Amino acid sequence: MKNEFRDLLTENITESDILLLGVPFDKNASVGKGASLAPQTLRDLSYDLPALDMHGNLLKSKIYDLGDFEADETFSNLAKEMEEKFYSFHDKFHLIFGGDHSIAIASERAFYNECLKNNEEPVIIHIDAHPDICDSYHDSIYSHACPIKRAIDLGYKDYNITLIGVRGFEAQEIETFKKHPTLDVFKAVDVNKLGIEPLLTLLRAKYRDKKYEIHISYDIDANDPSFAPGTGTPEAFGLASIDILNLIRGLVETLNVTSLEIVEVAPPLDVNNITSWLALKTVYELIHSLDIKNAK
Ligand SMILES: [Mn+2]
Repeated sequence: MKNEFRDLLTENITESDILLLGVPFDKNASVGKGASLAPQTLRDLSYDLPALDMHGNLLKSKIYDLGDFEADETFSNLAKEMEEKFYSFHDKFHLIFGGDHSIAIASERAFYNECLKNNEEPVIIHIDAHPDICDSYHDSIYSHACPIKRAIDLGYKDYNITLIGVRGFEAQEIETFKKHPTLDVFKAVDVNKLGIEPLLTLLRAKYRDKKYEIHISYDIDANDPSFAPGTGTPEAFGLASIDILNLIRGLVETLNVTSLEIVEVAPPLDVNNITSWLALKTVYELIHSLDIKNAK
C-alpha cells in the first residue's frame, strides 16, 4: 500500500470518518481537458503533505480511499455505484476528487436518492465561476455546463440550490434564471464587494434546519485564475482562495454538510501544481473543521 495521505489514511472502513472517491473523467469538458488526471495527482502530492492544518493542528479524522469509479456515458451506472458503495455509508463524510464538473450529474443524483431515503432535504451549494445550468451544451445534456439543470430536472427544489462565485454566463442561462427566481445566485462581483461573512450568515439562516443535508460542489475555477491557473475554463475576476476556504470551513462547521466534491483541477494545464496544491490544502483545512465538528 502506498503511503498516500500518510497518517490520515486507514485501511479499515469502519474506523474511517471520511470516504474518498476519485472519478478520473474529463470527456465532457468543453475547453481545456486534463481533469481526469486530478485524482491521482492529488493522491501523489499527499505523500509530501504532513497531516497538520495551517495553524499547526494535528489532523485526526481518518480517510478511507475507495479508489476510482469509472464514469459511463449517461452517468446512470456511476450514480448507482455512488449510491450503493459511497453515499450508503450515511454517517461518513463524502469527499470526491473529479473529474470535470459533469461528474456532479452522478454525485448529485446519488446524494439526492440517499437523502430521500433518510427523510432529509438535499441541498447543493455550487461554488463555481459558471452556473452550469445549461439545458444542453455543444449538443450534449451531459456537458460540464449542465449539472445544475440536471439537478433541477431530477427534483432538487430551487430553494435548495445556491450558486456562489458566478461570473461567466451563457445567454440561455439568463433565460433559465428568469424561470427560477428563488434559486439564489451570489455573483463573484458581489461576494468580492461584501466579503464572506454576510454570505455565511445568510446561508446559516437559510439551511439551519436539521432536515437539510448539504453537498458542496466546488469547481476550482471559482477561484481567480491567478490562484488556480490549472483548470479548463479559467475565468477572470474571481474569488480569493482564503475567502473560499473560509466559506467552506464556515459551512462545514455550522451546517449539516456531509459531502464535498472538488472538480475541474486539470494538472496538465497547471503551473508547478499550484492548483492541485490549492485543492489538497483546502481538503486538509476542511479535515480540521471535521475534527472540530466531531470533537476529535
Ligand atoms: Mn462548473
